[in-house]
Amino acid sequence: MKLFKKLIILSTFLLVSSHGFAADVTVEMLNKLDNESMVYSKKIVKINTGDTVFWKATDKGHNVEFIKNGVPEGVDKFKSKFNKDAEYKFTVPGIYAYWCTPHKTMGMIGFVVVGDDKSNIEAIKAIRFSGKSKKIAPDLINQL
Ligand SMILES: [Cu+2]
Repeated sequence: MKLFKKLIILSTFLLVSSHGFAADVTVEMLNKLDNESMVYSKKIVKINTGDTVFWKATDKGHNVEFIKNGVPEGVDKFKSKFNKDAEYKFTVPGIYAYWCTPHKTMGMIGFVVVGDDKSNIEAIKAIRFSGKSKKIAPDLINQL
């Protein structure tokens, strides 16, 4: 019985402590998904403040770059390296818009809504997307 109690305490501790390091959501960076090419596996992610998103470099040649004026005020710019997994902990609530630097006109864009805060939606709507991204952005923004 004593051992059982210890195990319970130990496993609870492991669950709690591992949470801080694990990604809460994983998004894959892909060359192809169904009939789309150059795409994030999830275009919209909704998370709690303090959660972490992990972008997996499943296919090569992609990255994650926060779009200028497409993040809440006070958030530093973020641009991950090509071909590498990326990770970001979202500590400031609001909407974050990002794209893949080489494929930003090919529809490789994504959004993260943190803490259900959409107070910067007008700034998000004002982002100038081009090419295929311009076509798909309004529908995605409507779903935020
Ligand atoms: Cu890309």
